Amino acid sequence: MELWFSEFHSTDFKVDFRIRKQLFGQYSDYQHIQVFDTYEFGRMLVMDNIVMLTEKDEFIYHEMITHVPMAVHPKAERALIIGGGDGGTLRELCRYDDLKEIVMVEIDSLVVDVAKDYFPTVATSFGDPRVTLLFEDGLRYVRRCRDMFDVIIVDSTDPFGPGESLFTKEFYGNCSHALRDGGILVNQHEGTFYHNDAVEAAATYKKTSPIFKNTYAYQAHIPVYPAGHWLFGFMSDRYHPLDDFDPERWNARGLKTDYYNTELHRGAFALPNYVYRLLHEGVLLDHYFRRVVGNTIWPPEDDTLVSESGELADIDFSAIEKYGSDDE
Ligand code: AG3
Repeated sequence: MELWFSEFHSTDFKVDFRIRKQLFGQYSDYQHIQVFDTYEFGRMLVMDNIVMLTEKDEFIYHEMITHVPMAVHPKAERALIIGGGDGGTLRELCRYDDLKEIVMVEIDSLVVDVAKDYFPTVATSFGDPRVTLLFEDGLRYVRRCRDMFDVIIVDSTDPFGPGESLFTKEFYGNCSHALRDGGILVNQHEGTFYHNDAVEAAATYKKTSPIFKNTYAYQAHIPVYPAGHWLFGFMSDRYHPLDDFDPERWNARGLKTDYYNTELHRGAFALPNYVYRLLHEGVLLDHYFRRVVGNTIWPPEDDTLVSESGELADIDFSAIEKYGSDDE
């Protein structure tokens, strides 16, 4: 009998992974955690039916969420990871000798246990003497921090369940206080192609851009995430991700990577037009990609017709702002 795991990327589109066997499945206090042995991707971590990582492609996500801020900050000594219980972001951060302290705040201790038991190539660095691991809600933790970190990396789930509070304005505001002068915040910023992810990506940009002087999204190709394309957010009051980026300084470190390089660092900030429109104007691709409906093409090319009918209405940000509300 063939076993398959499906993830729905929208109500009408899913991907299927052929599974050799299920290795783990348990409800923690926060979420349903599963580990599968897949044919194509090696072991795969799934939380609440959403793929978090696979052994085959996790390097892309973890390198991009870590090396981009670390290559821009000229002298990061203290770093904070919010979430990231699988240890992949921690593994990449621990490669920087000049980091003196790394705090990781993960709400769910079972994620760390599962990573240690099933993902030995990802959970490599929990024993590093610079690491302090706290099992606590990330929002509560950053509320107490002032001027503490040079780099904060928010390696969260999607904005549902335990990750929801990590997508609120209150959380980002607290992160900005938790950063030292010249600090950089990077978060996982959702996808832009399917409707629900795109709404979240636009809402995240809308919430973070008023808080930081520099707010930029950058992209990576991540095969198992929806549309194989994912965004990260770069935020800093001082540093610009390209103008303050010194490729020679990073290359001199001699870190071996499989995805990130200094050319790609530059390229990652060049966004497709539809992504730019989504983030800056709040317009969803779903609202304007032209398709045949019955025997006409919709939406009509005539913009005025569309705006009069209101059918091309932009995202209703008032609704989005309520979503993932800032009160606990
Ligand atoms: N963090 C989750 C990214 C979101 C994936 N979303 C999806 N597949 N719909 C990944 C954690 C890796 N450390």
